[in-house]
Order: sequence, then structure tokens, then C-alpha cells
Amino acid sequence: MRIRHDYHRLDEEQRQRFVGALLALKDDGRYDAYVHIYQRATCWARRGPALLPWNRQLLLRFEQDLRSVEPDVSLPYWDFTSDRSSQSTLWNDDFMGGDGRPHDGMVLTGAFATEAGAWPLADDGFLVRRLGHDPVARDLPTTEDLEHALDAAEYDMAPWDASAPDGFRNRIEGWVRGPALHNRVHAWVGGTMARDRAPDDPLFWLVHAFIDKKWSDWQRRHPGAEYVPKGEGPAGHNLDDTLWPWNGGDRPEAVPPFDGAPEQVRPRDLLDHRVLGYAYDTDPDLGGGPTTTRAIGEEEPTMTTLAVGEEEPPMTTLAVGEEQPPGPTTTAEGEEEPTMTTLAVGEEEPPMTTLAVGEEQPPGPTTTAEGEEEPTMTTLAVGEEEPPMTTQAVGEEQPPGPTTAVEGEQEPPMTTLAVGEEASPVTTAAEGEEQPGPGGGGGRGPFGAF
Ligand SMILES: [Cu+2]
Repeated sequence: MRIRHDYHRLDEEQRQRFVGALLALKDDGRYDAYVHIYQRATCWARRGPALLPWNRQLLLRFEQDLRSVEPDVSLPYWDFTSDRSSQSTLWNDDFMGGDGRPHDGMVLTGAFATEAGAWPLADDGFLVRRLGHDPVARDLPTTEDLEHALDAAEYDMAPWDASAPDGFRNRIEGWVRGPALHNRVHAWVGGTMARDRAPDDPLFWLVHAFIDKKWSDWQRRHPGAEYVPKGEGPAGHNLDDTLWPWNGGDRPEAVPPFDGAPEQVRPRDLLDHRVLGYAYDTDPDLGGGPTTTRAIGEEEPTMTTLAVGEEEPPMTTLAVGEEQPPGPTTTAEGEEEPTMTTLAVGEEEPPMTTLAVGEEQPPGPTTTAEGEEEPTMTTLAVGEEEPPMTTQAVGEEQPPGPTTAVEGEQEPPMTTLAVGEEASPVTTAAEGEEQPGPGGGGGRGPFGAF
């Protein structure tokens, strides 16, 4: 069984292999097919119950392609709740590359920088990041935010979209108390990640692998909770509905090669990640006996004793020779987490030189009081920043329905769109506002990118 690791646990060679596999898929065209699928799925798989199984299938197929060029590769994940600094090793040149430069957000470092030449975007744009610049996502989600999501008793609930009043799916997607969790990460990274072509930034896979991991963690914590809807939900989201594009469906469009060799994969088939041939490095039974599948619903006793915010169950399942990092330190609420606590022992401190020249960078996600304006934002050129997705204060409860949102604040509910209907009306970022330079294009709806 292949193991998906926290990226901190990859050694230098493993990092290289992962980056190399990404570049290989980009080179042979397979990578861009995933970007296309993601973009076209904006109104289909996201904002609804199928988000998590759909994401799991997307990751599986992508990982399969990665492994076709690098057999030992598995998707790493990024725990953005414990590793919250823009100085993290995540952004090192040998991995994801760094933040974008101030005036247009162009990423200049690492293998995915435009000037490195190996990461051309299908729309002729360039990779853009604006870490921590979005006014609604000055910092990344916290372990407390994550606990809130994991505490949800139900998987999802009517009306099965972004306005669902509660449920794990809507909490982890980030609409409850939003922008939170997954949505907040897209916004915090900004640029390409905040658009509907988010997988153009390879960081996407590390974020979505963590979301997938948290789904399995949630299942373990709530053994009685089942996938819903089982038939009462919108088409494509029910337990036994087949998932686009793998089913060869033509809504919104058929995507080769799936139109020729359809795969009837349903949420039901994707509920147990162990059955699908992979595990996460913190799975409680990892290495402890046969790698048989833990039945969904089987009680995992150690999970109930974890302190809030504690990530890993104390266990003896580390890879051989791997040294256990001290683990995410539980910091007081609002307190900045020291960067080093997330570094694996012996791992090199990320050099400050990964910053774009001349860019002003706070020492990390500055901890500001809720609603307090962050002073560093004043260095942004007027009009450079994307329009705020919502002006909801952090922690504010999301209104139960889009009808209560202030005009311009909230995206029109995607659920009013027929399945397969084009979502273009909601990608309303003013032309030229987002991208002062050539390229880097791609529409960015308020939440349309997520
Ligand atoms: Cu996402």
C-alpha cells in the first residue's frame, strides 16, 4: 500500500522525484487535462456533497499518472493548519517555489516559475501567488478551525450546497464560518490558486490531498456517520450517482479519454481510502499488522483522547529510520505558531532568499485582531489586489442562504445553475484588474475558483 506523507517527511530525493513527475506530466500534456477538468467542474463537483469523493477520484487518477513516470511517488500533503508560515520549507526552491513578486504576483523561484521554462500554462499565463494578501484571508486556517470541521456530526445536509447550514463537507470546504479551511487556503495563497484554474499551481495537489486526508480522519472520528445524500440530493451528488468526467458524461462536456472508456465510479466506491490502495502516514494502524482495510465505522479509540489541535495519534508507525518531529505544537489561540515546530528534525530552515527581491514580507502570517487591518497591505498597488470575496468577518457565521448576503459580497448560489451550465456570469473580476501584465489570465469568481 502506498503512503501519502506530510511533505515534511519527504527527503530531498523524494521531493525531487515528486517535482520531476509533475514536470513530466506537464511536458506530455496530461497535467493540463486535470486543470481543464477542474475548471469545468466548477459548478458540478464542488459546493456539494460529491466534493470529497470527486476530489478523491481526481487525486487518485492524478497520482496514478504521476506514478506512471515515477513509480515510487505518492501525493504529499500540506497541513496548512500547523505549517502556516510563508517562510515554510514548502516554498523552497526545490519544492513548490516561493511567493509572487509584488507588482503582478509572478512566481520567480523554483521549478514552476515561468522563467524556469518548464511550467507553461495552457492559457499562456504565468504562475501567480500572493501569499496572505487577500483581505479576507490574511492568515491560514488554524488547528481550532480544523477541529471545528472535524467535530461536525453529519457529513452534509440539505440544501446540499454552499448554503447548507452545517455538515463536515460544508465546513471543510469552507463555507461555514467562511471563508474557512479549504476556501481560505485558496484565498490565502491567492493568484492562480484563487482562480478556476487553481491546479495550474501544483500546490493545489498538496492542499487537496490534505482535504482528502481530513475526510478519512473525520470518518474515523464519527464511525456512525454515513455519506449523504443517498438519493435525495442533486444529480451527481448522491451515493450511487456516477461522477463526471469519468462516467463519460457530456455535462458540462465529455472529456477525453473518459468519453471513450467511461468508468462508472460513484461516491459509494470512494468512501474508504484504504480500499483504494493508499494510506495516510498518520492512519492509526499504519505499520501495525496487516495492511487490511479498516472498516469505515470502526471505532478508533486513540482518536478520542487527543487534545484539541493535536494532529497525530501517538503511535509507532513511522517509516523506518524516520525521526518523529515534535509535532504541531498546540499554541494558544491566535498565537503565531513557531515555524520550526513543523520542521522535521534535521530539516533545513527555509532561507529568506526565497522571497522575491524587494518584496516586503511579514515574518509570517501576522496575527492581527479580528477585523483589524493589516498594515503591510498598504504596499500593494491600487487595483492590484483581487476584489474581496466576501467581507464577512473571520469567524462570522455564514448566512444560511445567499439571499441574505449583501450585494456584491456573496457569489450567486451556484446551485441555481443547471448541471453543466456555464458558470461564466459569476467570474466577474474586472478585466485587467487582476492581471496587469500579459498572461496569468483566467477568470476569478469570488469563490468561483474553489
Ligand atoms: Cu480547492
